Amino acid sequence: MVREVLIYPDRRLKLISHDVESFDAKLHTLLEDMKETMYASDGIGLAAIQIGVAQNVLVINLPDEDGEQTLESLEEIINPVILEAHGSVTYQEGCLSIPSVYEDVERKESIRVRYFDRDGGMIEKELEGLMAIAFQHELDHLQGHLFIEKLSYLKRKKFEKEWKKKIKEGK
Ligand code: Y12
Ligand code: CO
Repeated sequence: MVREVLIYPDRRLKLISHDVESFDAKLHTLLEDMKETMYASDGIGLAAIQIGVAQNVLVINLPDEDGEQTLESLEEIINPVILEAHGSVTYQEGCLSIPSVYEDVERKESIRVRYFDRDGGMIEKELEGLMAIAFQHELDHLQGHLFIEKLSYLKRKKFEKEWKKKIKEGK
């Protein structure tokens, strides 16, 4: 089922998410809903809190070189943690909870991560490139953080002014 994506400044986006304890049918339904919602919104990543569920669950599906989001590159990520991080990289990020806004954000260039799959199997891997960026963006959501919090003071002020105007005009 496609669920409603929470839009900034919805206060639920500030909630801290909690670890999944049961890798059961309820979790599988949540993952299916998250994937449907992400595809319906033309997204490449979504955290559960973006549909109002404060659990440490992410889905990421980066497009391949033909721009297709295939099943092979779909990642279901439960209870993620970053074990190590190296380097830095800047990328223009966007977020389904702040549509039409794209800003440069600095992230770690490569990360070693641990998470669980839908059946509770533990996965450890090294990520780099766009996957490392998407993972860090989504992990921030689980701590109640959005990429706009990483902007400079002046850029954030400009964003807030434009966003308020956009909401007022009902866009
Ligand atoms: C690199 C940086 C950030 C991420 C996080 C995942 N971000 C997204 O999936 C953003 C998708 C997005 C899609 C939009 O399109 C629609 O809503 C139809 C959008 O809105 C507009 O452009 C109007 C904004 C963001 C992953 C990798
Ligand atoms: Co986001």
